Amino acid sequence: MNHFTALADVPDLALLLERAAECKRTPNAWSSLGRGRTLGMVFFNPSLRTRVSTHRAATLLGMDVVSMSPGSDTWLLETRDGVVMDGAAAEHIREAAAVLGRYVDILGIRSFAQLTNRDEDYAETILERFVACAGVPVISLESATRHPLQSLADMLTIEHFKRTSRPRVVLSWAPHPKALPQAVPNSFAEWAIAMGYELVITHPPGYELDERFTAGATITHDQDAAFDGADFVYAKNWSSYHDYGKILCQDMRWQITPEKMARTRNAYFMHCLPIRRNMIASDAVLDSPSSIIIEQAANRVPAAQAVLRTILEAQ
Ligand code: SN0
Repeated sequence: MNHFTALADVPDLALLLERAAECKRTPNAWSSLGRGRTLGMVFFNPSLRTRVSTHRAATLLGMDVVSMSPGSDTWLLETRDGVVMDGAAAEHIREAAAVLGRYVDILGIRSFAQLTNRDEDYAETILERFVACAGVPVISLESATRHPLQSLADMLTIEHFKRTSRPRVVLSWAPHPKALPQAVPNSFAEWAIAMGYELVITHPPGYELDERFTAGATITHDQDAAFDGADFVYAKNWSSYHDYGKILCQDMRWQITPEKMARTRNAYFMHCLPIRRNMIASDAVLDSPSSIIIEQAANRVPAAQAVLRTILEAQ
């Protein structure tokens, strides 16, 4: 494996999950693999779990880490080609990516969807520019359309907690005050389908995701029916893909409550975090024994470690 930006970059999903499970069991077993090598992380957007878990994963492998946030602790970057740079951006992404590629051995990039121009977001302009110009392996720390490190941790979590070989996994839209990207649900659907789970996606009308990610899932506007018999409930808000970036619904009846969880087969509750309490899910759900959100977040470390380990071993 060279880059890690999407499921398509993973040659063997079962092997990567096995490696993540190994990293969870014996995190110190590869402590010199990355000695003398550096991970660079560029955050165009805020981060708590991704920043700290990926940093931790790299240090477990003996790597050095350098993180930056363009516009606050490094220059604001211009991403458009052919423009007169007389505005706020002091440096073009072309130079920034090429220079960082000379300083680090693996480069992580976080660049969220802007939610204004769907074609631009779905072309992954910023991530692809780093892939093209950096000359080193690039890992996505959540791009415009995907969050593969999150999905790997999610699959590791489901594999650990599942009670049947093919669990019924429900991805439920839930209300939120802001327009959020489709990256997490896109990736979750892509990975859950590849794992062979029974994936049910439920959302209000107009929130259909890009079918390239959801082909193979059951899609319903009936949240109650979706929850019947669920083994896992994965809550997430996203903005509309078809009416791009718009909020079409803020109906609080879509919030995940104990009454809804009672329809399930004693399902575990999951969310990628950060979660807005009493918007996406009620306190009673988040604080119940069924909630595995902290375990899920903890699994970000072995997930990132497995990805970095696999890239380092291939270098
Ligand atoms: C991001 C998202 O893609 O939905 C990151 C999730 C890992 N979430 C947010 O931006 C939440 C922002 C907020 O104000 O709640």
